[in-house]
Amino acid sequence: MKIFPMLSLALVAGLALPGTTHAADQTVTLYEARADGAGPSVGTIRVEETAYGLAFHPQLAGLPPGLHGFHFHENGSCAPSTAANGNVVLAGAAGGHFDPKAAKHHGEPWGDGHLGDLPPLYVNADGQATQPVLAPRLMKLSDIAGRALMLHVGGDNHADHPAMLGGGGARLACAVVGGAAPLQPEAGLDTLLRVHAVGQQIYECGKDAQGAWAWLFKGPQADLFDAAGLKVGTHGAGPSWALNDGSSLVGQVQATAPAPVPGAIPWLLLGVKARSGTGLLDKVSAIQRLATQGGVAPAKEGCTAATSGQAARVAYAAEYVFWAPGPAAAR
Ligand SMILES: [Cu+2]
Repeated sequence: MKIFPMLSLALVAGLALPGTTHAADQTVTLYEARADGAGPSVGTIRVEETAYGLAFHPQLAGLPPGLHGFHFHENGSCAPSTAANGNVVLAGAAGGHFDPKAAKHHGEPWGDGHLGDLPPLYVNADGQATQPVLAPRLMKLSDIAGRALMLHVGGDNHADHPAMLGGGGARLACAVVGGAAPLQPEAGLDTLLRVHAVGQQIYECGKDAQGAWAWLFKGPQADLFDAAGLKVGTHGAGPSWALNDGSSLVGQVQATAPAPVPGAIPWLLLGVKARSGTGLLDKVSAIQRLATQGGVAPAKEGCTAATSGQAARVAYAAEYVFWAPGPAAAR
């Protein structure tokens, strides 16, 4: 499908910077989906927590007029992918519709289909979208952290008939929620595994490089759980990840971005420094730490000569996403 030609020409001046304000809302930037990656920005959408669900306030321009399918897709990447038949899928690395409850069908935003199914976005005759929509089943920004927000070329009838996924067809524009550009893995990688981590970040009171008392980071200690809540492995110092299948990795931080919620350790993109064993982690070449909660070092006043050598274990949770080369599911 062809992208509407106006799209590449129009930019919304002053709206292209991603930003976060307080905990109750977050602004994401949408970029045109192109075969060679993200194109120009088409504007921003402010996502606000309300008592009735997440509200989406678009400020978009340069789009084809009419209704456009609007969904969360499962992976936090807007990169293109290559389908099994060799065709490039625009924003294909975002994967299929966000479906954490395994509904396995497309439905109404208030219904029992994919949790990522949103009301369509309305674009006026001038190519602008400013009319808000509400997602009554998504309550918290943390529900969507690290996912991709997708606008499709066509509309959405909120059913899999007569066409799959509401009939919106190709992907027109895409944003990663809370994802800063530096945290995007390189093109050609696809999500292999996403696990939820619950544990502690461990600090020890000591002297920093400048000789001042400080809580020095020692390492994490966490258990890793799959989508069904089953423990699939552990996370430890290094940082390292070990799965029950015998495969393990040691990572190296490549980029960091502040968490979009207060009091949470930063989001990370990591490369792989070392690997061992045989299993699912064999081909992993990038890891993201996303959707962090807690884990920040205690106040520095608590570390003095009197507490030297004491450990502080601070509870945290995060999602780790493991990326490996391979074609994305072209859903
Ligand atoms: Cu979609």
